[in-house]
Amino acid sequence: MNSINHEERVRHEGLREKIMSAEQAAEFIHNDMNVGMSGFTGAGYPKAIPAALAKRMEAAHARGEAFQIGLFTGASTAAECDGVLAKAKGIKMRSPYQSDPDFRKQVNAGEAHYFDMHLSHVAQQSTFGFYGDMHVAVVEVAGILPDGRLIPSTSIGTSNAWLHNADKIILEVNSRQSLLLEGMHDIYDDIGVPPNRTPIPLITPGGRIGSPYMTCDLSKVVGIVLTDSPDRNSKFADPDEKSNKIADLIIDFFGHEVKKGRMPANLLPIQSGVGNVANAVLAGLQNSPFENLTGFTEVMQDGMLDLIMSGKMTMASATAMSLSPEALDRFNANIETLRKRIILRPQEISNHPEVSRRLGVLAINAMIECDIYGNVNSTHVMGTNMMNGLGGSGDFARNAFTSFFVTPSVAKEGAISCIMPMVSHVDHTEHDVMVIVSEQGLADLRGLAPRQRAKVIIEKCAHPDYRPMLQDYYDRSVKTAGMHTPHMLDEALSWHQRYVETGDMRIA
Ligand code: 0RQ
Repeated sequence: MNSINHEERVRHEGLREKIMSAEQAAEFIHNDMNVGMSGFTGAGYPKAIPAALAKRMEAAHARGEAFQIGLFTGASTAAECDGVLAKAKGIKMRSPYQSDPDFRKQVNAGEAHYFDMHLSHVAQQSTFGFYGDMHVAVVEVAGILPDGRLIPSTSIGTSNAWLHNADKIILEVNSRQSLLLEGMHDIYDDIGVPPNRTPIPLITPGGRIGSPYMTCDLSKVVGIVLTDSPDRNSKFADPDEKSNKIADLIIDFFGHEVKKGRMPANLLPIQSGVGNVANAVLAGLQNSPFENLTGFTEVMQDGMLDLIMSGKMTMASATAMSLSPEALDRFNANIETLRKRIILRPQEISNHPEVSRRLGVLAINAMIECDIYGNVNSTHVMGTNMMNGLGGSGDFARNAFTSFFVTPSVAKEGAISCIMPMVSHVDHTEHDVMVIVSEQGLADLRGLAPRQRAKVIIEKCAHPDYRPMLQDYYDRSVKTAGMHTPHMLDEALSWHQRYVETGDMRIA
């Protein structure tokens, strides 16, 4: 047991008796178990138990014994969680979104299984029993109240579901997380199971429908581990020229929609995916004419925090904070005020189709490639190599007021066109994709038939180096095959073959 002041953090006397080392806690986890860990985009994941577990796994492997787990989280975690377990070759099956380089290699080498799914589905499908038993939950919290209610940390993700569904619970109480987070969360656990579901009573991004605390059956808590470690807090690159161009195009489009009377002057709640383009759009809104914005998203990045702090955005709802170290300092210094303007919810609510559809979110997500008809690949390089996963992009895109997919027009310094004749893998079909934006331009696909879409996507979004080739492909497809969605399948697929031959393809 370490010397962290546990009186302040673990205020429940009975639970204080369960304080133990990470090594002792890791003893509760055995080969072939399903383990539900907290964590969403590098925030609120367990910091100590995964390393202790990885050591046990390595020792077992050295003895020739099997020791692997099925690992479920909210979304990606960090080197201290996914990273150490992947390095120990301890993950047999993983779901959902992940971004760990070692695990990605194992998945693409066929050494580990990865089951990618919409983030809004994770908790409910576990509750329905689709993945078998959840044996152990390992959840980071900021503190424990005298009555055993839990103060969540910087993400909720699926933590509340693991606490309810797991047979045994281990809590990591992290003193590095501010205790002033208390009150920022809104845990709604009453979603129920069909056929006994009722509407989710959330009608504004800032609405509160649950409790600030997570709860669990305290008799299931087998261990408490005290930690004092920061979240991943990765730095963002400054927006580059292409990201700024994409951001400008989207912001102009917003202005056009307001002028047309299709959106109110303060827009509709903004959802933005992870990454630099998303951050650039939010940074662009800082200097835009729009006021009193709201956010209904899954990850609160630096750009959205800045909008809140400047007063441009009045309220934002998410499931995780994913900030750079500098933004985290600003967050912690202003947490008393921010607590009234940021709400962290379970991902089952932040990403829920019913709520997105009701609020009418403006969903902006990055992609790997799209095709000339508007089908989008967010996950697979060359149709075979998993990058990260689809995360919440599908939850929001299908249920958005307007769905945007953004990408630079080319990848790998121009060696690859991100606009293709046919995508090599489909995550979002043409039916869920309303607007495509590259630094070349914006293609508004609403109400367009496939042949009309091809014209606008090639003209507006493709890089000039690839435009003639795409146009040629389309023209010959119309002539040769015709039909509603003209394609020459052999040629469409051979576009991908070209890049394999260049040897320039990252198989990450
Ligand atoms: O490779 O790192 O080797 O340079 O893919 O691409 O352009 O840096 O963009 O970091 O925003 O990631 C779609 C992967 C984009 C991400 C994706 C290569 C490119 C680079 C990264 P390098 P960029 P980003 C919110 C919602 C899916 C889930 C989602 C993602 C690397 O946004 O995972 O949206 N999204 N969830 O060179 C080959 C192409 C390529 C390509 C890009 N056409 N072919 N390589 N790259 N296009 C998150 C959650 O829900 C949690």
